[in-house]
Amino acid sequence: MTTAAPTSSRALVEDVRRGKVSAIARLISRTEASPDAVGDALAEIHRHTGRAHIVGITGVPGSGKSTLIAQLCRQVRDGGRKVAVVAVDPTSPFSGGSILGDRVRMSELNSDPDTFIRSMATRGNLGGLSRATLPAVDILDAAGFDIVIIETVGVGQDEVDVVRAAHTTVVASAPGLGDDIQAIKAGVLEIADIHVVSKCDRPDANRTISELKAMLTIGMQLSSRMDWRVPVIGTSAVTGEGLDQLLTAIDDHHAKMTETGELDRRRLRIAEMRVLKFAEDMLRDRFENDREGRVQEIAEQVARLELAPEAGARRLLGQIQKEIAS
Ligand SMILES: Nc1nc2c(ncn2[C@@H]2O[C@H](COP(=O)(O)OP(=O)(O)O)[C@@H](O)[C@H]2O)c(=O)[nH]1
Ligand SMILES: [Mg+2]
Repeated sequence: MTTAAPTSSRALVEDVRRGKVSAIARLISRTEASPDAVGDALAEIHRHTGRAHIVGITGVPGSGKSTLIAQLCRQVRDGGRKVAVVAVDPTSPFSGGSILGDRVRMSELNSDPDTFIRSMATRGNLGGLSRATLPAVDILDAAGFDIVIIETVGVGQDEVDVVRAAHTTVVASAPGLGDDIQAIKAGVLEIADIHVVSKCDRPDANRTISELKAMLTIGMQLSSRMDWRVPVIGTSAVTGEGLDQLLTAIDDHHAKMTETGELDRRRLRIAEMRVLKFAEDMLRDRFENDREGRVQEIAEQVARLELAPEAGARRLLGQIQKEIAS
């Protein structure tokens, strides 16, 4: 009887690994509701990750990310690979919003078991990445999706977070958003492995492309440690221009990273970031749920000048160390 929960969680993990869509959706929902409650399942899932190519696509709202991703999904599927999307973008969710009046074909994607698209709330930390985002990416990786795309809105810290969580980062810009090159403003030029200028069916797109290229030749064109020229690819969801090129660039970048050992370095960096984030979250949770009032008690001693703040912190950490380690 007491084994009911672990068994069902194990069964769920097995179904996820078989690529069963309902199981994937359920485990992601449970993770969103409470990551702690599915900790064992997520740990098991994590052991089975490492195959997928994780691609982050970031850019300001309206830069055409969701539209581009929908088309990229079709492109990947046409090549026979499985693709999943985790969209952390409250401004233009995949479900509900019309993407270029393209809802019929969008629902075609939604009914394909080898395409999985999920919008997530931005609550939680990790910048704009919710606490459930990376576990969701793990789930999709373990489920056998070849490419897992993370869409994030490019404002502030988000770009940095997405680049830290993805193997390959695509930065999307678009003409006519009021700023010639939004990427500069958002400070994302440096983090792009691939630049996309969407809406190339518009006459003003050429200017955006050439300005972006000019910026890149000033010295940001080579990513560190490997010989990779950051391409600037014009795409159009209207004409389909550039999509082939984009998928080729994504695949080439993956091949180059594999060849040079950069993929392993990035994996290590992602692991490091995730461990640190977890540690921070755990500590923050402890402090916020400080039922025994330890923080309060120590703070009072510090306020009475009996204890220095640093010594107070040490005492607090010492007290909770044992509980957390268990
Ligand atoms: N003309 C044109 N419009 C596009 C293109 N791609 C996206 N759009 C439009 O740009 C707007 C923002 O697109 P969306 O994909 O939601 O951008 P996101 O906020 O970056 O995800 C929508 O109204 C799209 O219909 C394109 O290639 N050409
Ligand atoms: Mg979007």
